Amino acid sequence: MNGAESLVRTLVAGGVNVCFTNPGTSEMHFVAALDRVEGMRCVLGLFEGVVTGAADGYFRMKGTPASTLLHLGPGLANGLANLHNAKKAASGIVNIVGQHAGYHIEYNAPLTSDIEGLARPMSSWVRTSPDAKSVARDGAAAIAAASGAPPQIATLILPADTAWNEADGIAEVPASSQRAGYSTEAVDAAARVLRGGERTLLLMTGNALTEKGLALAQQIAGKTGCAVMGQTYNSRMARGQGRFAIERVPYVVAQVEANDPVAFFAYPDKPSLLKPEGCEVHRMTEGGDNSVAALEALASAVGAKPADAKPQRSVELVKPTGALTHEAIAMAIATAIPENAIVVDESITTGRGFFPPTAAAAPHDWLQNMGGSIGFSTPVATGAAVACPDRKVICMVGDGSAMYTLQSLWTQARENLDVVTIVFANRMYQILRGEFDGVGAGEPGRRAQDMLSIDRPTLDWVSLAKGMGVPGRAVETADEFNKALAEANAEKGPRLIEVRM
Ligand SMILES: Cc1ncc(C[n+]2csc(CCOP(=O)(O)OP(=O)(O)O)c2C)c(N)n1
Repeated sequence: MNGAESLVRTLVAGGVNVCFTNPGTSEMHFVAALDRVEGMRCVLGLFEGVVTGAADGYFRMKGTPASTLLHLGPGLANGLANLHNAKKAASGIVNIVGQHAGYHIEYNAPLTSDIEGLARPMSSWVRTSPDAKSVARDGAAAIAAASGAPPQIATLILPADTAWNEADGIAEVPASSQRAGYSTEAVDAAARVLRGGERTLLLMTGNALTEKGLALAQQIAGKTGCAVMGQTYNSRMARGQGRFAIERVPYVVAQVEANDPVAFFAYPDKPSLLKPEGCEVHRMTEGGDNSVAALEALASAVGAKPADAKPQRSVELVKPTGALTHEAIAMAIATAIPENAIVVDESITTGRGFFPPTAAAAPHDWLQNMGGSIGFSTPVATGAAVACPDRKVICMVGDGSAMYTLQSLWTQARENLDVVTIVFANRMYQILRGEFDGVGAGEPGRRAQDMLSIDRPTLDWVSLAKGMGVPGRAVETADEFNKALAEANAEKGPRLIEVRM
């Protein structure tokens, strides 16, 4: 058994059985090993941003890491933006990055680069395997790092000779270094704050936003009168009928995993922190803690019971007709989300009002971009669909964002993934129009406007999708949109809907 095969076998034995790949020469022995080893689903992405984003989406839905296979420094670099988003979302990923054979590096061949240097900012664990006999052990350590609490992005660099030389066999994954728990003192402190009667907001993110965490928060709110909100962006949130519907942000006191609310950007003369002066912040749990268990302890400390949960008001859902306004789009989507769907949200300006109506939609999970690097949604939707083949994935994306990682559609077609991509074709970087004002840059002139619009030439989304094997359809009215959504829901497999605005 060579080093590459020892690694693939170690990954499979360690529960990593999906590999999102885009290989090159230095990874050929790993690719050959994939042929010999049963139990690894290999999914090709035609750009590394698709590969790394898919691994992020997979982890968010599965809770266990997938692996990626990337080609030396440039392949990794192409995937870094979505590794950044994955890191902010606390997703665990095992990256395998090829490297030249050790003795070849001194010749400075074209693809030679500082791979560890490229990997470090977006990975929490980086190692270059020194020889074939170490590869399995290093792979097992990477799995442990990626699966720990909190999960991490682990990048294992595999020089070509460590892949082709003789190895010893597979390695067992060591126990993950940390077990998810919580601080009882922090829970007691939060209970004291809640009992103290001051105006309090329970701010939540991470695993607190599971159905169970939300239900506990609803009971605590019913018992103590505190408000409950989610962080502005969350990696995954249980939403829809029967779930506690929470809005997102401004002032803070007790916190579950969440950070102080911070403005996305700095603007001249505006604050960076969104909490008001005099607002005290108490952190109850950190990323990697078991927030649901902490909320259970908090509920018990304040005496909150299921009967304390107050019934909530929700928006009445009616299929929209007429023009495709933002409200009509929101309502059409809310009425069309099928039960147990996974919604990936990169709708940018079009989706600003999506939250209230979709709270009344069928139960679903809602995934957001926590790293702010656009081009996140189509890969994440791809990985989520690989993780959950029995669930419909709805990917909502602005046309500007969709152009970054469009190749996801090809992977969705090849793997016949059940993803409906809804592209909001406003032919602009609409959000940046607002930002231009926001930073006080004045009125955009013609050249500036050209940097904020994507209308010349017009992107033809139906043709782009067709070219990658995904059937598409453009809609211009609410009725057409309702119909296209119903069609997409009626069948499995990838679809694209271009919403012309
Ligand atoms: C990697 C990266 N490059 C550039 C940006 C800056 N940026 C933020 S939003 C945006 C445009 C989004 O356009 P679109 O998806 O069409 O949504 P809209 O604003 O029109 O609603 C850009 C370029 C970014 N966030 N990330």
